[in-house]
Amino acid sequence: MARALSVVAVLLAVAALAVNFVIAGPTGLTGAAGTNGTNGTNGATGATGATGPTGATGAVGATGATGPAGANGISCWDLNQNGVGDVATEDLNGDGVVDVMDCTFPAVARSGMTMSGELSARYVPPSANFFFLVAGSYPMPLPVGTPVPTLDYRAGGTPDASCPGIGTAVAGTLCIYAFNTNNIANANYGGGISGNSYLYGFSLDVFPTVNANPGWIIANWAYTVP
Ligand SMILES: [Ca+2]
Ligand SMILES: [Ca+2]
Repeated sequence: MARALSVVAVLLAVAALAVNFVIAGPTGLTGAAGTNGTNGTNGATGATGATGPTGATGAVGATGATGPAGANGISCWDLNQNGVGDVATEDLNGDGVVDVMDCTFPAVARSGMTMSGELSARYVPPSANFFFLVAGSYPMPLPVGTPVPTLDYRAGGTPDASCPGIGTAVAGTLCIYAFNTNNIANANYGGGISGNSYLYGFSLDVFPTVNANPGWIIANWAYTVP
């Protein structure tokens, strides 16, 4: 009997121990805070942000330094533009010196030179013909071989691309700025050119609008040597 009780006691002890392992005890007190962990590695770079607005205009900069002096111009007597007075060819008045007294019209017009003048005439009916003539002369002849100038009659003196205004002309065009007319329809070369006569000037046939009525033309002509 005692032995049996002893076994029972042992079994109870074992059971109590097992129960002690299975049933959790009450929660213990919070432990002390642990030490800080080590820093993690940096994250990846983020995407580029949107472009910001344009900034205000900056202040005006300082004035730059003065540029170098320009080259000397060409003297009016320096026909070959070499900067030297060449007595043999540029002493036009033969006084042994090349100076402004030798600055005169050339014997023949030069390329790029613009010449201009005035012309006027009246038409008085009754007339045997239905046109009248006006003429102009160049201050110096055109170079031989110059093409016959292209005539551009500008009614009312109105400019165009070839004739930009009184006293001017695009190279090769003879502009007739008819700025004051009465009963005038048009003007053209007609029979006013013979041989090289066009190198010295021009003659125009001027046509009235109404043959039976009087009229007049007052005009500026201009021509630039091509
Ligand atoms: Ca010279
Ligand atoms: Ca001279």
